[in-house]
Amino acid sequence: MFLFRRCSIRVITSSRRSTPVQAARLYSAERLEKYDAPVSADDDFSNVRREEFKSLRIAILGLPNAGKSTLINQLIHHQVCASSMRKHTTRMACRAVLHTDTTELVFVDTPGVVTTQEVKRHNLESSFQSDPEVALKQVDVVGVLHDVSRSRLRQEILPEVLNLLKTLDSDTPTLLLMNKVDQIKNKRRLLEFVNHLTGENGWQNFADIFMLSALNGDGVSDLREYLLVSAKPRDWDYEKDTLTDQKPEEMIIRIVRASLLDVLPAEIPYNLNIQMEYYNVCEDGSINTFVLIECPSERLYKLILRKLKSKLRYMAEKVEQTLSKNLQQTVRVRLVFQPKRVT
Ligand SMILES: Nc1nc2c(ncn2[C@@H]2O[C@H](COP(=O)(O)OP(=O)(O)OP(=O)(O)O)[C@@H](O)[C@H]2O)c(=O)[nH]1
Ligand SMILES: [Mg+2]
Repeated sequence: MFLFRRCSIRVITSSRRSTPVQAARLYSAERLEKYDAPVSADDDFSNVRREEFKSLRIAILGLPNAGKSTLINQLIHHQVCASSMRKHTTRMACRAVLHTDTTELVFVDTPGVVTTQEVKRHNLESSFQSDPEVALKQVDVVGVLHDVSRSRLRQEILPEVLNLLKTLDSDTPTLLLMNKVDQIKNKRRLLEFVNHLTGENGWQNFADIFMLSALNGDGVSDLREYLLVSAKPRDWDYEKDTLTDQKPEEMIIRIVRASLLDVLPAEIPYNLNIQMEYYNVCEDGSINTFVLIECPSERLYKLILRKLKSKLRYMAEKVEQTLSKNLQQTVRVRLVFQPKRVT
């Protein structure tokens, strides 16, 4: 059963609920009492497992650059979702997973919600429109991540987002996640934004509201705990300690692309063709890769090398550190730039 409660404005604080760790301990104590009997061949341990395990699937939806991937990374304590300071970093949905002893949270990171005009203007893949739609059908809860730092858009939920929310089953709870609150000096203004976002022209069905800074972590542990406590008794979708459904090669490409978005100006990084040229798992488990970055022209190739000259080593080291932590192995990444081959 869900613990979500219908209300207009409420920020959950952790002190009101027993922590998941406490809940798990209580449960274990009860279970020990119940099962403190000699084990017999008739004991059905699969039922014990089903009773104890809980899970919750959560889609995070929002406009491009709202901080969806950053928030998910904070929630699971790993940088598995590529994020950058530029929009359209996430181009296809992916899952990021957190396990506690008893509970699994599966987050679906989605591409930012875009209009049909934006798809055409930026030549975006069809996944920008299909993946958020599909994600909403696969989850128990939807978090609408709203960027309060964007002065033009912070008071409204765009029709594209509202249309997606209207496709939800009535029993799928939605949460309003107000992100980048660190950018708002006068915190009282947040209440004003909430009134608009949950008013007549907004979405009136939010079950709860959280104030967050995904960047510095404010409010993130409250949200994590809320979701853990809301999990349903159910078997897990993933093996314990799985972090993502992305293949290592995919994750490497996405993280390299995100780091190029951070360092290259204007449209340049969007026009690069990034491919895994070589991927090898060595005997000791460490991973060696060559990532080929094809530049659209000789001129851009030279420009990119000039721009990256002093940053390339630092960038590659950061990429390697993130990947080594995610894959729990030493990862060596060689970035190889070349102009597009003329055929
Ligand atoms: N100041 C501030 N910046 C944030 C916060 N959360 C995320 N950011 C920044 O916002 C930028 C975009 O973050 P992402 O996580 O890539 O955003 P996204 O919604 O996944 O973007 P797309 O995948 O392009 O749709 C990055 O530069 C983040 O560091 C926050 O709470 N405060
Ligand atoms: Mg993203």
